[in-house]
Amino acid sequence: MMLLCVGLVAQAGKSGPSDPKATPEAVKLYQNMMNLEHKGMMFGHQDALAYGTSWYAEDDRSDVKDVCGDFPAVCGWELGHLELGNACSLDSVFFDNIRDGIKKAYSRGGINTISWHFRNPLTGGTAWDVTSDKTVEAILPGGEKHELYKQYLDKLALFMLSLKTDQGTFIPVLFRPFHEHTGSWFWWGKNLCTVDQYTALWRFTVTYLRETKNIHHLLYTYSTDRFTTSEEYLERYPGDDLIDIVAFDLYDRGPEYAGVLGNCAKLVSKIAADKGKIGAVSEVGGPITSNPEWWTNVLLKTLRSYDLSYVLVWRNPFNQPARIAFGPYKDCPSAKDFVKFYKDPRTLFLKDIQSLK
Ligand code: BMA
Repeated sequence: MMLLCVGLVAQAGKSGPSDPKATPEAVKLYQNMMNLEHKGMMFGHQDALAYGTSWYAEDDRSDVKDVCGDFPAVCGWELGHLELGNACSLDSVFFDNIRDGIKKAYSRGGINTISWHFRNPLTGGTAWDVTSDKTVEAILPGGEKHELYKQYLDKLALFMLSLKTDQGTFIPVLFRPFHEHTGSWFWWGKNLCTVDQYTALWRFTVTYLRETKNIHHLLYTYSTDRFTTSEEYLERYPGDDLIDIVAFDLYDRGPEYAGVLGNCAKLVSKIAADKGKIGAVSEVGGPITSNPEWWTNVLLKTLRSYDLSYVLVWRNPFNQPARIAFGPYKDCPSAKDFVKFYKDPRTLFLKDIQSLK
């Protein structure tokens, strides 16, 4: 009997998002992601539809599509500078175009994930301004910048509430704030706030968006940088009632990469399964110009055996040399290998998820 109860509790956790008031579309997204996790790993690309190495804001274009003929299953978007009331993101994408892109990707059956490198509300510096270890404390309730933080969240909320289909239903999206917090390069990083402050920041933020702003079409992603144990991974985990996706970011910066990636993937897929959450690799990037088989030989080879929902590669800036792109692009040295990666039954792109759903 005891065993049966435990089983039922685990099942209940598995069936839906952490938000009890999640919209039907958010519930469906969660369930689709859960189901797809066992069929393969979706491929994602940051700013996939916004620009590529040699183009900016062209209709129906994507560097990934230029190489393999299909769109990524997951499109990443970035909202940094929305909090300032600007028209354009810190990566020079108009928020109106981001909204349109999200709508387009969703109408095609794709998934959207949103990151937010928002500015330091205490110092006025960038997300990378780590000159003060008082920022998180300052924006929590009672802190000197709490009202300013709420104004940032009000702008974020307006944007989230503007994500609607033509029929007027909210488009469900993944939201991944306060990422890479196991490192200390963002003002919300490990050495810049205590465990309690970090988890309180999550709790305040999600509760404000859900209860004050009545937003229920978001799935929340907790995403660390590299880690070595589950304890380390979960040290700043804010709670099962706030988080839907457990993920991590990891860039290839040397020969130890495959080993570290494999260990993180193994641990995260186990944590996800134990918790009844979705597991993912929320950011990667590798030497795709100097290692022409990076896609199959490093990335896929390492991740192949784990049940992970998606792996997303970071952006292909349009205003910088192509060699710093993390996604494939036409004629890049690893383009042929990317097509192999694309054709592998284990990877899922837009057409795959359209037909599997
Ligand atoms: C970083 C870099 C920056 C960018 C930021 C937010 O990793 O790509 O150029 O501004 O992400 O997208």
